[in-house]
Amino acid sequence: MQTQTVTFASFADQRPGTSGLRKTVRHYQQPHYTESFLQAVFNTQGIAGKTLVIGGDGRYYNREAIEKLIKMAVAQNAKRLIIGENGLLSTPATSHLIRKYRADYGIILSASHNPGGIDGDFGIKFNLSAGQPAPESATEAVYAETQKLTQYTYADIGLPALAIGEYTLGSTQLSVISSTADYIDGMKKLFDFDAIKHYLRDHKILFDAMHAATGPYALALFHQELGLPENHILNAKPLPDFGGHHPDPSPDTAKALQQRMAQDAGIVMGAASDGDGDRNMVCGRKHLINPCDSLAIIAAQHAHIPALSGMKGVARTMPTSRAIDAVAGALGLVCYETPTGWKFFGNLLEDGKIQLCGEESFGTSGDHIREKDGLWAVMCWLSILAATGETPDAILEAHWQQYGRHHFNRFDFENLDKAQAEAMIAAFEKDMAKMIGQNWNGLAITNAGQFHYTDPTNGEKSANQGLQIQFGRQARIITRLSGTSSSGATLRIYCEYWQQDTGRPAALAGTTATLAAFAQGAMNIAERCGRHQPDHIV
Ligand code: VG1
Ligand code: CO
Repeated sequence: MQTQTVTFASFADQRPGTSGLRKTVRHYQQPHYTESFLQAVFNTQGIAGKTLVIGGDGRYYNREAIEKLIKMAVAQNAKRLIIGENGLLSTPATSHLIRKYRADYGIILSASHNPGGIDGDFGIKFNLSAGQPAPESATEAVYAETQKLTQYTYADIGLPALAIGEYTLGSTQLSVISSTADYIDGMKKLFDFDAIKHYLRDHKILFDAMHAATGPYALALFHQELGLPENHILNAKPLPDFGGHHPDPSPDTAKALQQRMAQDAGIVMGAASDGDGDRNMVCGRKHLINPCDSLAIIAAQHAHIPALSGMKGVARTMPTSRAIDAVAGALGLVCYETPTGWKFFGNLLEDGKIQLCGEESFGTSGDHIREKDGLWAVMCWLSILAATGETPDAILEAHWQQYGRHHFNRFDFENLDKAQAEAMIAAFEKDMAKMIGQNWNGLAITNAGQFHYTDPTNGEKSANQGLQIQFGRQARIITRLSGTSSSGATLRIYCEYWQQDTGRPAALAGTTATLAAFAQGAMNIAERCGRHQPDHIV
């Protein structure tokens, strides 16, 4: 086997963000850019003699990147590469396979919910041997490596089409496996398939795969295993540009789902997932189930969900509403608060401290894997519906009655000038201490400042994870810059307002919008960044 060694000038911008290294496709297409990041992962995680799980969400550049990866891993004597058919694996399935096959680590080629196609984004993330997203210590080590890296090696060989089968390349075994089979087997151990199948005989749901990675999984699970008619799975074919749509489930993006639900009164629940299948959106006929409420409801109803039997602890990310805290308090569960991003749940899950966790950005999962899992969340909801015979709307409204309602919205300001946005955050942080004790609309500010996190399992510290203003139990405002945008800066303002008595109108008109207006003023977004309105409200 011929190997080639390539020398290049190191790249200064390969620091992974919230979830991997996300850049535009064209940025990734620069000579040596993809190879540099992969080589840095190999150098820090090891490659000779290692077993890797590899897959991607099927977006544009997925195939080219996988081929580069295989050629490099073969030249550097990887032991075994386990790859999904045609290079396709959802993020939750990758996490599952790493655990199942006891791989050393996994590499996921995905920019998740970011748009795809040649004008869209690409991304690479890597997960460690328990299937968890690489923690900051590992991603920082990769970043440091890219700063000095000037060389990589690849095998100058032809590659087989990525059809299911075993292949030998140099000293590396290439195992191309079904993208879905192992994952579906895993689901069977977590849920009562007979009960759900029975329920789906008389009740129909609709699932929108958004032309992304989840399509084949949804067909295998809901249609083949659980008997949902095939035409109840929309946009099931993965496409490199996601059909020109934004693969980020939200009421704005899942239009096809909403139209079909409006036309067909027999559909009790709609659901959708994102580019790489780790996010989930669930809606009833009347309400979108806010992801924070969805997490709280899954916790409250966990007795109906076999996957969550014996649940002891839960966790949410800091910006996620405290709806789940209320449930945890009532049920005697421990509730942890982590920074944004799934990687912070990994150690809590691994340590057995939590069995359920989630984030406001449509992410929910349990301890079966170490990633969020869109289909798993839908299966939790189906378990609840099958056991109670209720509709999602009725379950949501009853939940609000019992625990009060945590109104929650996220206000995003996109494509800000990065330097201006950073200066604004820094200035706001300085002003914040003065806010404690002040009153605003009759609410006292009880706390204001940076959120720093210490991992309770190993003491690892992560500083500066977002600014928060707390109004006791009543309300919260959180703001931080996104770590997933491929260019410029995205400012997120998260607002939560707790309304204890849902029988009466909320005390503050517009609740979350009022809080957002306050934050906008306090941060001076108009003057500092020239913006008067958020681009998106989720
Ligand atoms: C966003 C979300 C965060 C999520 C991350 C990755 O990060 O806020 O909750 O974990 O995306 O999700 P940020 O830094 O842009 O706020 V996924 O499904 O795109 O991997
Ligand atoms: Co995702």
